[in-house]
Amino acid sequence: MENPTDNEAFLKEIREDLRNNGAASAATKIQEYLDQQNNIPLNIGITGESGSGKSTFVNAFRVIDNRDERAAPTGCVETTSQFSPYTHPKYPNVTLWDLPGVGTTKFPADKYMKHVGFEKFDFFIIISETLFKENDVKLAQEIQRMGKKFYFVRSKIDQDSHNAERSQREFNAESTLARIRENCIQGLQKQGIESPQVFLVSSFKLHHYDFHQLQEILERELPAQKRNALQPALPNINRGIIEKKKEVLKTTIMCQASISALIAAAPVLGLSFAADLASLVIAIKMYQDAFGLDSESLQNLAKCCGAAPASSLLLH
Ligand SMILES: Nc1nc2c(ncn2[C@@H]2O[C@H](COP(=O)(O)OP(=O)(O)O)[C@@H](O)[C@H]2O)c(=O)[nH]1
Ligand SMILES: [Mg+2]
Repeated sequence: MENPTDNEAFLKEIREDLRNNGAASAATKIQEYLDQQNNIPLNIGITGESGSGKSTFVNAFRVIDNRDERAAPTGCVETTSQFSPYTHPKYPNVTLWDLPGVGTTKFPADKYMKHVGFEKFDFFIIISETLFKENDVKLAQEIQRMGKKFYFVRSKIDQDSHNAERSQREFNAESTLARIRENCIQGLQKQGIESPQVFLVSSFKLHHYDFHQLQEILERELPAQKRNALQPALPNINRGIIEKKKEVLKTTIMCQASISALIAAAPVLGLSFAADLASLVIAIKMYQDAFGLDSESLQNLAKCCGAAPASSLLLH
């Protein structure tokens, strides 16, 4: 249910079902819609040279600390051409793939794409801790040729910011970041990428720098169903994301309420109460997951961001 037209079409379908087949059938249809929404696969390919920060990014995106047992191993040199899927701890339909760099596999970019099975990926993130190199560019061009999207992430930006602050007499954070961004963009343009999108990210401080802009672009450029899959899984790093999640959940609440009303209309004693109780439990778990309100998620967010923005936002 993406735009008013989708919404209207869905409501029309439910109304017809209600008229022709009764309340129980309409309730089943709405439940099927909700289940389907929760099962749309989203596969994100994270690639870049060894040591660029891929595994740390995979962990940060899932709000999992590098020391967590579910974390992708970090800080070790890649010696194999293995690529590993890491599912989101709360949304198993969302998978981040920690891919080896093109240079590590020794495959040319086109063979590399076949090797990783590019068809399954919804988009790629190409990470570099310095300027983007020839391999990054060749891969981006190949991704484009295959009709897929890619985004450049310039990683470890907290280090650059910290170093600049210590070495520049008149340090200005904004202009330092703008200069790094511009250097990356110009470097990519010189190598033949027309309008590169470069985001400065620190996986240790996702709530700073450009991660939020990256999220916004992804939401804008993904097809509707894939956006629905990504949205709840986004880390709760600022008020904007939390507000958007709230909007999406409103639709779900409407669906759940309709199911409840339709079941109440079915003439089975006690069914309505039991169904309401079950859906209430499921709904509360869903809100906890989406807003990261269970204590483990809050702790992880605090570790990953060095603070607890979600809980502090909720207190205001
Ligand atoms: N300061 C800082 N260090 C990072 C960041 N991302 C990764 N690192 C460090 O860079 C090293 C390599 O990271 P890793 O994720 O293993 O890179 P990979 O080989 O591309 O998977 C590790 O020691 C990480 O702790 C970041 O955003 N900021
Ligand atoms: Mg790694």
